[in-house]
Amino acid sequence: MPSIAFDGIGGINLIWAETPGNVDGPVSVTIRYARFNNTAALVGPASYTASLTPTPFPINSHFNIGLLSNDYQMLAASGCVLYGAYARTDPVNPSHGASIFVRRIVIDCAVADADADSMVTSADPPAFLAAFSSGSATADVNMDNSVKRAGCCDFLAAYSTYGP
Ligand SMILES: [Ca+2]
Repeated sequence: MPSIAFDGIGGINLIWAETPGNVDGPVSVTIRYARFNNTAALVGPASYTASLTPTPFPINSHFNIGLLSNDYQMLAASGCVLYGAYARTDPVNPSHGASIFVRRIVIDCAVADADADSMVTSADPPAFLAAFSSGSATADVNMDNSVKRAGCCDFLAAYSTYGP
């Protein structure tokens, strides 16, 4: 069963276990993530999709997704950050059973979250300005490994979109 969470900017996020259709032999599973920008977007394709498991993992007698509703995944949101949790086997040693993994998923508004509290508030511009003026890596919001004017433009554009 998919897990769903609303994020801090009105997006709808889902994770689910994707299994192939009828196949003979061992079944491999991929944990998928999708984001819709808002409820109106639900009628169309997802705004963003990704695989949370880079390599499909096998299920076995010790770990069987879908058996008795055991899908072993959940999604929680905190403003600009989501946390997807799921269980999977090791693709190399599936007989070792399953382990629990958590993935941190950062959405677009995080560029405006200068104080990293997962929300875009009026506290973020002064936090960004302090980081920018001191050359702190915190102000490298566009992740180009430098603190330059372009990062400032990215912050202002994100804040004007997602800020209060
Ligand atoms: Ca913030």
